[in-house]
Amino acid sequence: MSTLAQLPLDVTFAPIKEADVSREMTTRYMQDMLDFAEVDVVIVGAGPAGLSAAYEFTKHPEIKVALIEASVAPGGGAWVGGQLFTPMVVRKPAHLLLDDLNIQYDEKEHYVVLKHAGLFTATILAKVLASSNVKLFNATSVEDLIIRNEVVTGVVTNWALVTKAHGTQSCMDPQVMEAKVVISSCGHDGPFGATGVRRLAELGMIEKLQGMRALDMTAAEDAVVAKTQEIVPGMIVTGMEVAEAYGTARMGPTFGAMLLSGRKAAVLALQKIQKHKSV
Ligand code: AHZ
Repeated sequence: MSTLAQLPLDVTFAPIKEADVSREMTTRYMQDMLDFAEVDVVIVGAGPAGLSAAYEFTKHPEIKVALIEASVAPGGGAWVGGQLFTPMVVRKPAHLLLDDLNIQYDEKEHYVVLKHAGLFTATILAKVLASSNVKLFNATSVEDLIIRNEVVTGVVTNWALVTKAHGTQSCMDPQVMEAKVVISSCGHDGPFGATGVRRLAELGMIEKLQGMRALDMTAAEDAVVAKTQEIVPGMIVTGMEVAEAYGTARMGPTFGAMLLSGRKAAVLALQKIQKHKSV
């Protein structure tokens, strides 16, 4: 068997037929759409909170998870640390998740610093993508929820570019994905910010959104994790969407709460699925 080191610099590639390339992609993607029409968990949004939730599920291969991200590039706000600076600050004890991911950092007394935020995002994303049970559907937006008897039972999806074009085109109907639990990790800003809890407020399933408060790092991170919970039956809220829902402070560029809120959301979802099974 030859190795990369033995490879000449100028090569002749193995032959390919164009139509085969299309078939390889479309058959796999369509099969995923068939397989994931009904899942255990849908996670909406692949920012740091959604990715941390997804990573927790990689440890439970029996749980089928669809991770839906509107952007082509998953990661949300976790490619930079704050402003457009790339190092990332993570307050303790969230460094334990970084240890679990085997990510290096500079250690300070109360927090750690990654040399680049992308080191977290790329590492956790790679683990999620390599897992057997979590499937990322990127460039796909969640446009609405499925709600039956006041319980969230899934999401309504569309290609994100179609969602953005609803104002100029008519009748581009969406698709659906049914789930036992929906984890909403839509963040607080951007074109789709806090879409999950905004929809619940519109429907009168929660009182009007409290709206994220001003920045207070000390208070914000504990509060986001403490209030990560099942906001209505069938839907768990995590990450900065929690701050929008419950009016807790924003934390700005410290990411510990996103990591541990995402993990907590996944553990709560697992407990709910377990309870469901034992009834
Ligand atoms: O594209 C969004 C982003 O990647 C995606 N998203 C939102 N609504 C969606 C929808 N369908 C599909 N309807 C959707 N995808 O969700 C992701 C949210 O990532 P984020 O980084 O914005 O949120 P987060 O809560 O995971 O992390 C927030 C990070 C912040 S903001 C902040 C501050 O402003 O003080 N501080 C921190 C640490």
